[in-house]
Amino acid sequence: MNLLPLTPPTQTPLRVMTIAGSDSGGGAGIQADLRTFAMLGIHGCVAMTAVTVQNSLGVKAFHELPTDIVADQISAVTSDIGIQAAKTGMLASSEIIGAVAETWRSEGLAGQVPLVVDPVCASMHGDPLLHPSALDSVRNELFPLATLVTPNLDEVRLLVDIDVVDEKSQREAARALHALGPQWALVKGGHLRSSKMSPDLLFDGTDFHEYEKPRVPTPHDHGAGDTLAAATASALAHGFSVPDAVEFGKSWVTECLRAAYPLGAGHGPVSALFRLQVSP
Ligand code: PXL
Repeated sequence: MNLLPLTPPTQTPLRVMTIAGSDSGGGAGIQADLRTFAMLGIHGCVAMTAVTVQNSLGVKAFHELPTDIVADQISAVTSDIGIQAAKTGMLASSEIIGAVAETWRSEGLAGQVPLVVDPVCASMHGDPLLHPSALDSVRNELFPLATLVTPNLDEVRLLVDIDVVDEKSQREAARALHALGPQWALVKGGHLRSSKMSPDLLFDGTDFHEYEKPRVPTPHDHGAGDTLAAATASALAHGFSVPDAVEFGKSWVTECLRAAYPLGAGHGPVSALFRLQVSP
């Protein structure tokens, strides 16, 4: 696989910001994003939205950060360090979404810096990571600012009330998501079509692009969605087109799924560490 070139060490690397929650188990959220950024030679910046209390068995609790602290992290970084792309993950509440959207606009980032919105609603165990009352804010405030949105099938159902069961309904969902205002919508296929393949569909209002990769059979896929969005944002920071960035993100997460490892008694994380050359 042709991976992005690493930046020579003396040169300031590209910067990508994750606006997301912390996973105490280290598998998903900010921790997963920073691993992917680092493995791609990107300097990761963070606007933390919430602290989750979780392990491989699930999310026990979470604590939201005050909205001004979330907003100020974005302002502090973008006004000084500068970023070439960003992604959002767990945003927890409509108040935090409002603060992120307002800051994205007031800092002059809207339309200037690529923004990947992964509309995280729940953990893989079904534990909620977004208040249901915040879905309207995701649709009305966040999606119109997004370069790309990357919902999974559960999130598609919550956001546009479409049950994706085949190619036709996947296209219908892509149209409905795109109508909410993002430049591009990616409908991640999950277990669609067959258990052997993982088909994702990208739409920009005119053209459809299909991405199909062999499904990697593993119970250890914690953080897969975050990792796809982080790698895609990294590729956008490098100047890739959205279709090429998604292609790269999908290849990256496939490698991370192949390298996933068990952790604790539940589901282990996907691993961006496959890129390290570890001698036996
Ligand atoms: O994978 C989605 C996700 C995102 N962010 C945080 C999470 C999870 C899943 O558990 O905990 C903080």
